Amino acid sequence: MERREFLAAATGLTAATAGCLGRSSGNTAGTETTDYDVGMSTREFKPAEIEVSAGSTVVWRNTSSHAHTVTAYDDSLPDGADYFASGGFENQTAAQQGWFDGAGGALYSGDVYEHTFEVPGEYVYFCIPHEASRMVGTVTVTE
Ligand SMILES: [Cu+2]
Repeated sequence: MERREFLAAATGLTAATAGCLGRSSGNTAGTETTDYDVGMSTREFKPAEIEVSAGSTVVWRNTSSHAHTVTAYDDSLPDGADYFASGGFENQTAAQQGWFDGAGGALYSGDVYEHTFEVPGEYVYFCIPHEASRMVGTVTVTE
């Protein structure tokens, strides 16, 4: 699990590890610049699976020293759901092209990406440079 590594990366952010899973959206006012729901290690999203209620905003933070992306799989999206990817790309093909053209959508150490999930269902996403290492995550959005 590399739990120790994660805890080391989260030093000073213990409130985030304990308190943010499953939190409802709308509580990002002001003081939570170090808060996040999903961190990243060298080759993993941490946690790789997260469950939130519809309307929630999920915050990813690159808690590693490696560049990563958060890139949804087109064919994983529930009907009617908005595509999401760091860099703001409109679909998976554009996101992958953007990455190969010049690291478009890259989240560097400490960078944050967030997306609000309105449509219930299961969303699968990946990191473009580490897809071969199975750096994949799932967001399950409940009613
Ligand atoms: Cu990665």
